[in-house]
Amino acid sequence: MASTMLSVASASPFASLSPLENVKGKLKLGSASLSFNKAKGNPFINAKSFCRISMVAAVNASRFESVTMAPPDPILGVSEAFRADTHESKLNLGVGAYRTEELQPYVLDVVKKAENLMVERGENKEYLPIEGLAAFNKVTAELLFGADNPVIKQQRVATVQGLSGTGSLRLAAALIERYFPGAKVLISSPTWGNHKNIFNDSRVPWSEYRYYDPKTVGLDFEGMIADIKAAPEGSFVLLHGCAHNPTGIDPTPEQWEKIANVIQAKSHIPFFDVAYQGFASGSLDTDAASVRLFTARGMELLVAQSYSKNLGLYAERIGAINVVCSSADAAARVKSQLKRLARPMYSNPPIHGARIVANVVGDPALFNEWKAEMEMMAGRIKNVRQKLYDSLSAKDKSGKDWSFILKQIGMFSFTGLNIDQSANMTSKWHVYMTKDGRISLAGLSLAKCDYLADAIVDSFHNVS
Ligand code: PLA
Repeated sequence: MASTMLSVASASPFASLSPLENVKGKLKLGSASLSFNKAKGNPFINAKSFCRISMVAAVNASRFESVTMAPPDPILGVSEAFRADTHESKLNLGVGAYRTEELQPYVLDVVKKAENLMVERGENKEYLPIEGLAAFNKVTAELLFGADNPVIKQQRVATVQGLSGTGSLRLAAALIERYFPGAKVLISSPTWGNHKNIFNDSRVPWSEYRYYDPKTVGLDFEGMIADIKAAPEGSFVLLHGCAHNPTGIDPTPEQWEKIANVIQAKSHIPFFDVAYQGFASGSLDTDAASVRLFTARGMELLVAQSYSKNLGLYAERIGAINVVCSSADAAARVKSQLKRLARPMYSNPPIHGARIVANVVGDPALFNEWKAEMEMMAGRIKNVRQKLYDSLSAKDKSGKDWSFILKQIGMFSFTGLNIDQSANMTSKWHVYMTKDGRISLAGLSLAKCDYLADAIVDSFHNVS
């Protein structure tokens, strides 16, 4: 028995013993089904290894004793806490997910139509190629850069379908880690919290550049430029293409030009995160202007895209990573390496969301309907933003100027509430939000603006 254990364990400590298989093995103890036992390829799943599992279970409480409890995610953990609250006035302004005026999730009409098309056509569920659905990759790059962009005509863009924005960023981070060892990624302070996780897990060093100025509740443009200038040449500069998360503050077109100047002068590589194209202004083209400006200068750059927000495809995990290269040849090589990185991570991406995007963008009628629905969603958020400002101005007698809320764009408002004030919003008012003072206006209705304003005024003035 002991010698069997040794030989199994020494063959490969991990290849044959993933945690999942271990759990499966335990679950099947005593009731091993035929198909389970038939799994010849796995040396661990046989009668002998069952003996081993039962011994381990008997001798040792858990092999995972040293695994500590991870903290809840700062954004997605807020939704978990919200679900556990039974108060009738509770409000989830944590995660950036669009809700109707009735605060219900919204599936776009164009998405339903695109799904019906898929059923009518009887499309299959075969594996996609590693790089994803060709029709999706084509339209996603065209949406981003514009179909007439020379980089597309010259085949200088390596586009690979990713697991939404997050998965696309992660793939790009893996590319950086492999081909630019030691290169640093500059990220804005503050930024979307998961950016740091992504680069940490990819073992890519990062540092922050100044972005938000609490005094002006605006962009610290001088600080941003100075920090990008001071970074080692050839760094990657992560930029939010539009609707900066969490601040809702974007550079002006003139400022984007100056940012491009510095990045070019320092031979840095721009790395755009575009998670809100069309959702910020209501126009796909306006929201892609920053990326197109850099591209028009002939720079090589990376862009991660997401369809979670603009098509409401949150759970479909559909997005892409685009790498603009200086030649078609370089793009082909980069694409081959992105595929090589993707294969052992998740093999190939899911098809459902890719088909939805391809169907919507590929059909002129559906495409126009999508633009109208996107304008409707962006418009509802703008209305709520205005109403919240009106409510705050009416209720706050201190003379505080809340007009900064109107200057922010996108689905969030960065309220300026500190961590204790934000905690009060939740504990006293059942308003769920992230600790950095960010609220998702996409989760707010006109009807709830007065209630929210009461909560904000109380938290701001009565909690220090
Ligand atoms: N990049 C930015 C700037 C984001 O805000 C988000 C989502 C993503 C990428 C990734 O989204 P995706 O993987 O679904 O495409 N940020 C959300 C959700 C909306 C989240 O944290 O996951 C947020 O509440 O900040």
